[in-house]
Amino acid sequence: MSNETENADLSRRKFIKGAMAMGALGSMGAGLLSAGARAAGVPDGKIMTGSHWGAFHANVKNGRVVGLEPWSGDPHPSHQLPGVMDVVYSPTRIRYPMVRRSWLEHGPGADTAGRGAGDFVRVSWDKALDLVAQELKRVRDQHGPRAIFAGSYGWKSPGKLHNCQTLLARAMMANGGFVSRSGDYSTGAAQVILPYVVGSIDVYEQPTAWPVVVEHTELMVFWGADPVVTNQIGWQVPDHGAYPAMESLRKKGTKVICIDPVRTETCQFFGAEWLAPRPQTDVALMLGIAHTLYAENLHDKAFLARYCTGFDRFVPYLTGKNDGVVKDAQWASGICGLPAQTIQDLARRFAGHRTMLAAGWSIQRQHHGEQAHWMLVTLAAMLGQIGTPGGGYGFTYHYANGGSPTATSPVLPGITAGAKPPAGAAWLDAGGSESIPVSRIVEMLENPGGSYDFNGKRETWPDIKLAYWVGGNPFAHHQDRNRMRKAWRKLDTFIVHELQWTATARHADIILPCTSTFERNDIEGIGDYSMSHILAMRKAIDPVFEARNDYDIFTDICQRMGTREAFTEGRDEMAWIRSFYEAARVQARGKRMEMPVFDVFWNSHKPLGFPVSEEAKGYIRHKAFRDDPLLNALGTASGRIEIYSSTIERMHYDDCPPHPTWMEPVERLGGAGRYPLHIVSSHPRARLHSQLCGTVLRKNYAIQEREPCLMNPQDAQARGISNGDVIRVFNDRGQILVGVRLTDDIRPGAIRICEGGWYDPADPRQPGSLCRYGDVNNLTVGIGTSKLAQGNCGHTGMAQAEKYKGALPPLSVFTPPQGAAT
Ligand SMILES: Nc1nc2c(c(=O)[nH]1)N[C@H]1C(S)=C(S)[C@@H](COP(=O)(O)OP(=O)(O)OC[C@H]3O[C@@H](n4cnc5c(=O)[nH]c(N)nc54)[C@H](O)[C@@H]3O)O[C@H]1N2
Ligand SMILES: Nc1nc2c(c(=O)[nH]1)N[C@H]1C(S)=C(S)[C@@H](COP(=O)(O)OP(=O)(O)OC[C@H]3O[C@@H](n4cnc5c(=O)[nH]c(N)nc54)[C@H](O)[C@@H]3O)O[C@H]1N2
Ligand SMILES: [Mo]
Repeated sequence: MSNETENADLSRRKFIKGAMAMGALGSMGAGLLSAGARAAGVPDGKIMTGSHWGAFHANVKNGRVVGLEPWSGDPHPSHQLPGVMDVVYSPTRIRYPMVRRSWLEHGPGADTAGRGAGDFVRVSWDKALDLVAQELKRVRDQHGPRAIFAGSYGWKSPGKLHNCQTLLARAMMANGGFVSRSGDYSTGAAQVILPYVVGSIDVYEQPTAWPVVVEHTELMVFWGADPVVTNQIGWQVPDHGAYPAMESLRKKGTKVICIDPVRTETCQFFGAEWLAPRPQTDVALMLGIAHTLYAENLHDKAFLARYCTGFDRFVPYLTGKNDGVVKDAQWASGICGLPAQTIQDLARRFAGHRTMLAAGWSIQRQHHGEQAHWMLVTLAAMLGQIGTPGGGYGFTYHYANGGSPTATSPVLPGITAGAKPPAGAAWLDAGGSESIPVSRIVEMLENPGGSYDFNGKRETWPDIKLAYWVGGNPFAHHQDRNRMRKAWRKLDTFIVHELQWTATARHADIILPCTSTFERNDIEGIGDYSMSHILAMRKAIDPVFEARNDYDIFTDICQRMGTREAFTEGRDEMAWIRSFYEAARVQARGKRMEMPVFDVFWNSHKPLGFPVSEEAKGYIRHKAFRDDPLLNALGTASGRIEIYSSTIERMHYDDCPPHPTWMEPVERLGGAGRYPLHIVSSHPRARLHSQLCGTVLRKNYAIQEREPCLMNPQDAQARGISNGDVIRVFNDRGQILVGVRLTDDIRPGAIRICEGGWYDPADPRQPGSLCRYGDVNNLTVGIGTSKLAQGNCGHTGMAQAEKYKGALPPLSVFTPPQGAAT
């Protein structure tokens, strides 16, 4: 039985499958570490570790980290490293276990409208752990494991042991089970529909390797993707291999087009052609291009016949034969706002060149987001370049350095959610841990016992009494904040482990302070896609204040519940790390590579490198399928690319028809909705979501201490707004303050406020209260993408903006709640 938390990790790793299979089993070359000699256990000095931002040495003096030095093998260290260090000591660091006063005095369910008001009482660790264990037992005994939601989602920290979400799942499994979640916020729509279209989730898989793109691609199209910004980070420790590759592409002078409401950093880096359609209209634009290809006979009929099914059933929709609407360039122009001529030209240019459609994920993080990736694959299929060197599509050129050639290396295992729960939990035995689509948590809280559709099934919402969150910030990442806060009141108890006083921590009933990466030992791979090294993440400093490792916290909770042995299997931190390394070593031997013994590796203060074969550098996505579509059939029902899906047809969803379709989103620029400005909520350049918002980095981008908002001068002029003003952005769902930066780098009608700004309500008890810092998810739409995927719609939302004329309210989210710092 598997657990969703692991699945999420696994799915992020799945892409390596193809690349692993093709790896030549050569002997270990010069890439293998020559075990350098550094004395172990030196308290001060340079300690090697790493994070979502890369591998680095922590410079430690008198037991404090005083600087970070990027690993010499990092070709493009992240500019965010000063913030990564500041997380350890910032005023927003959580120091002690705390309990919300009403909860402590009156028990579970007391004054749940007071969550977030900051009235905490400091307690001892013993007391806090007793309370957690007692409450878990109470809920489990009174309501069953189906009343515990521990599908805690979020970007935690890397490390194969201190993987707090899997540790949470492991602790919950040891104690009878829990409700988990499936999918993620990143690709919620695409990862559910693509298996019907191309037979795998595809969206996390290795695309055609960068060296092939640099050599063969003639036209690179970044479609809703900003790789220069988003490749800074990785799910594991990033190798940053996309940066030298992008530099080569630029040097070569390859033509680049960016289709984006914002003239992104990527667009500027390449000096690319910028096309700025109305947000959320990409499917219409793609249809307009597809129609031009069809009308001008530019589509690849041989490819469609040999490798695809259902094109014949899509054509009547494209031509309007079945609904009277011709989806030609003129029609698309009316929706997306680009001139029809430009759309027709795109079709001709795509068909006339070796074209790579490199799509980001914003275009599917929207209402009806499933259609975007389906239509993009359809467009690529019509162009007939899938499986050719440098042509086709790629869904990860912007993410974790996808396209960095995959090394021949072992897969490093990590902590798991453990064995099956004890007998008696029949609902769990039936099909594994129950899960909900990750971003439907508010519906779940609002409708206990109600039913919902998801991916062909009809399911029932559980009745949750207790939620447990580690390594995520739902009060940043989830949409429609005020609706969410209301739904949260249903919970008797909300338990959180955090290292930062995020809004989520502030909304907890019990908050337990955990360590940062610097305060513990771990092991991790470098390069989600390149798998180039194994990194010893060595403890640099002792835990700050009373912080403890998530692992130790759960061990002590399990101890209190009588399940310590099931949780630890008798291993401590180093025993686990050693066991993961040894398992990788056995695998490596199977590939005729010799890895050094653990102690040599651990004491080397250098990542252990693996060789990259020529074959890996020449990897072409879907080449095997193109070479032999029978032998290498896709995992779809037909074994081919499905432009029409009979499986989806049988689901009879009104919001996900059986072929890619333009459907109006609930609100959009130029479409439905009564507010005039579309909110683009991109991923931030100087944060990882909400991580590092509490650090020194904020000074570099905040405007009058608020989250920045990009606005076109035309929109500002119409509202009497000047550069640097604080404005109130609002709609029926909420209102936030942000600081304005006027620029022509965003199209009129759209404003950009990045996700992850810390939520800071002026009056936490008041629904709809003004967020003083600028959490964009006060304004976004909280519905699912469709019945098929039930993904989040973070990029859907319209608002109005006005100059804020009142006295600027002081912020409180960057100082700890009262009593938390003493
Ligand atoms: N409007 C809008 N909303 C969005 C998006 C969007 O594009 N637009 N994007 C969505 C996407 S793709 C994502 S992935 C989500 C991201 O949402 P999250 O992943 O929830 O965001 P993070 O800020 O990374 O939160 C991780 C938290 O884990 C904590 N943490 C780190 N290490 C540890 C640890 O070892 N132990 C514990 N206990 N805690 C730890 C950090 O301090 C931080 O608060 O946001 C989604 N929300
Ligand atoms: N620095 C940094 N890097 C990150 C992250 C981070 O928080 N910070 N988060 C990581 C994670 S978890 C994820 S999931 C990925 C996210 O990767 P993506 O989902 O690709 O990132 P977004 O920033 O949501 O959107 C990318 C681009 O799409 C544009 N865009 C928005 N709406 C539309 C639209 O309707 N049409 C078109 N054509 N373009 C649109 C935005 O302006 C932006 O430039 O990034 C990862 N990398
Ligand atoms: Mo994400």
